[in-house]
Amino acid sequence: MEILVLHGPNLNLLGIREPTIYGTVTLAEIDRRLQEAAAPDHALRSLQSNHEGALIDAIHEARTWAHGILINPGAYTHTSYALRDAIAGVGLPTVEVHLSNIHAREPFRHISLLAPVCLGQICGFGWRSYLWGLQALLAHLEEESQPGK
Ligand code: CA2
Repeated sequence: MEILVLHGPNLNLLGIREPTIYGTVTLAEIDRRLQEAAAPDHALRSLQSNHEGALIDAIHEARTWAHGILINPGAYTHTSYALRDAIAGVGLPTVEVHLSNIHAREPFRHISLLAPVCLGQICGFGWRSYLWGLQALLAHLEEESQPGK
C-alpha cells in the first residue's frame, strides 16, 4: 500500500519545544519509525506544512497515487472546514492521530472537525498514536482489498 503521512502546523517543532506536552521525539524520528514499521511491504510519503492550502493540495494530489492518508492536522483539527472538505472530497480512507489526548485538554481541543470524515481517531499515546494509526489504516486497507480474509 502507498500511504500519505501528513503533519500539520507547528509539528516541525516537535522534540525542540514543549517536551512535557508533546514528548522529546522529533518529527524526523517519527517519520523514520513509521518508515521502519511500513517496510518492506508498504511505502510512505511524509509532508509537514504550516499552511492549510499546502495540506489541502497534498490531499488532492494523493488521489493520483495513495491508498490512504494518516494525518495529524495539528490545530487545524479544531478549525478547518476546508481540510475536512478535502478529506471528504478525495474519499481516501483517512486516520486522524494526535500525540496528546485532545479530549483531556482545553475545551476548544475536544472538537475535531475532521473526525466525522475519518475512519477513526487515535490520540494520547505520543508518537505511538502515529504507529497505531498506521497499523489501523493498513489493516483496514488490507481487509478492503481482500474481503473475508
Ligand atoms: O496532540 C496533537 O498531536 C495535536 O495535534 C498537536 C497540535 C495541537 O494544536 C492539537 O490540539 C493536538 C499542536 C502541535 C504543536 O506542536 C508543537 C510541538 C512542540 C512545540 C510547540 C508546538
